[in-house]
This record gives sequence, structure tokens and C-alpha cells, in this order.
Amino acid sequence: METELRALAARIAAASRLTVMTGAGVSAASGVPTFRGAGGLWRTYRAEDLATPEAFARDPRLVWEWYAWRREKVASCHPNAAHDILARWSQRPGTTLVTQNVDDLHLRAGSRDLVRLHGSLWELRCADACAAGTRPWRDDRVPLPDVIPTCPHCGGYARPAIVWFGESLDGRDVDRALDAATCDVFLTVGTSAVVYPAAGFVHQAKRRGAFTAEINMDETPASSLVDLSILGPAEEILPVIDNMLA
Ligand code: BV8
Repeated sequence: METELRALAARIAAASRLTVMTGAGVSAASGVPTFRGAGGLWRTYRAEDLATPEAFARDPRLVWEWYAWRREKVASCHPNAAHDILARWSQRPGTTLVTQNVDDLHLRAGSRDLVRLHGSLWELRCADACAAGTRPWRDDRVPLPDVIPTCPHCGGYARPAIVWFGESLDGRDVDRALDAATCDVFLTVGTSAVVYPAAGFVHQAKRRGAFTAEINMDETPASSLVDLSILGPAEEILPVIDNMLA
């Protein structure tokens, strides 16, 4: 492990372009439930069952109760050492931080120019996509006054400004992430690497000649692809690498 971490630290130190992509595992140490890990279920529902436009059309109250539960949970959590180190790295020119997480803990840690692929728990938009309501607005209140919030522009339902399964990501975020796949080092942290298009960016980076590495508690479908797969907790491994960099 020591030699591998030194090798990765040397690559990061020498990189003029570093891209880091994170998943739920980076927030696990903050107490945010992951999707597939233990506790990934809410009541008896899998995320894939609730995070869909169909689920919202079928039962908007149920979906909002799930998001209200997650907002309440995340509101009581704080960024951990992994978020803090990535926030500091993100200040370095040529470094891009991309996340699948919707908890905004990277933002709270002070990350610069964060690419949020799947949106934010703290932003809402009009569920009917009315002209004025398509642009997300922020609402940090916990709890929200209404179980099913409404669009301030058209009075229709509001929905979380989050990318649900079966929905396309915002093209600007995909473009920024794809651009960042042209880099010297592409590092994934705390992701099971199964949800696309996010899980495809490390393949892109490898095809473009980047040194690819993974820090994750468990093996993933990317473990055999990357140049270096380091198994362990991000909040312990990133501080070690950061010290080596220092
Ligand atoms: C789309 C917001 C166009 C919601 C999310 C190609 C192949 C197969 C399927 C598809 C494909 N292309 C498209 C699809 C369909 C689908 C998909 O990928 N399905 C999967 C399930 C197979 N993708 C989509 O629908 C995407 N849209 O493609 O649109 C289109 C449309 C229709 C048809 C074709 C194309 C939209 C995907 C985005 C969905 N929204 N989030 C919400 O949060 O409410 S995805 C959500 O799940 C997360 O954001 C994240 O992306 C994913 C969960 O993954 P992780 O973050 O990695 O979390 P997970 O719990 O799985 O793993 C955590 C890991 O951390 C574990 O490995 C664990 O070991 C590790 N860990 C734990 N503790 C620690 C740790 N590691 C380090 N330290 C620790 N302490």
C-alpha cells in the first residue's frame, strides 16, 4: 500500500491536469447513506425505484418524503477529511472535481468549480418545466414548509433539481466532465462505478492516455481497468497521499 500511495502521490504531484470524480463513498464517513452499501435502502425502496420520473408521476408525496428524509440527514452531516483535502486540491490550476453526489458536502468544504453531474438535494425546479421554473432555485430549509413544494412561478408541483434514472444529465456538465477526462491523472474516489454516463469517464480518460486510479472500499467493475486500484476508506487514504504531496 505504501509504495502504491507513493506512486500515486508522485503522479499527482507531476500532473498539470488532475481530475477527481467522487461517489457516495466519499460522504460515507460523514454519515450520509450510500446507495448500494449497508443502509442504502430507504424504508424498503431502492434508490432506482424512487429516483425516477415515473415514481414522481405515480406518487410525488412518497418521492418528496424520501428527499425530505435525505435533506434532514445531510443537514446534520459535515464534510469529512476527504472533502476537505479535495476542496484544497481543487484550488490548484488544472484540477477538476466532478461528483455524482447530490449532498453538496464538497461545496460546503469549499471546493472550487465543482461539476455536479446529478444535481443537488438543495435545489428545486418546476416539475412541469414552466418557462420561469426550469432554472433551479436553492432552498435550504429543513423541513420544507410543504410536503410537496410548489413552483413559485406557475403554482404547479416543484421537484428536486436532481437527475433521475432515465433522465439525461445537463449537457454542460457532461461536456465539462468529458473535457476533464483529458488529463494526466484521473482518480475516482468512493464510487461503485455502475451508473452511466458517470462510470464511463474513467474509460474515456484511459483511452486518452491518463494514468487512472481508484480509491474505494470494495472492488468495482473499474478495478481491473485502472492502472492502480487502492482498496480502503477515502477519509484515511487521501490524508496519507496529501501528506506525501506536502
Ligand atoms: C441517462 C441522483 C440518457 C438521484 C443518480 C449504460 C449501461 C447501463 C445502463 C445505462 C447506460 N446508460 C444509461 C443507463 C441507465 C442508467 C444507469 O446507469 N443505470 C445503472 C443502475 C445500471 N443511467 C441513467 O439513467 C442516467 N441517465 O443515461 O440518460 C439515457 C436515458 C435513458 C436510457 C439511456 C440513456 C442517469 C443516471 C443518474 C441517476 N441519478 N443520482 C438521487 O440521488 O436521488 S445516480 C446515483 O447512483 C448517484 O448519484 C450515483 O451516481 C449512483 C450511486 O453510485 P455511487 O455514488 O458510486 O454509490 P454506491 O452506493 O453505488 O457506491 C458507493 C461505493 O463507495 C461502494 O463501492 C463502497 O464500497 C464505497 N465506499 C463506502 N464507504 C467508503 C467507500 N469508498 C471509500 N471510502 C469509504 N469510506
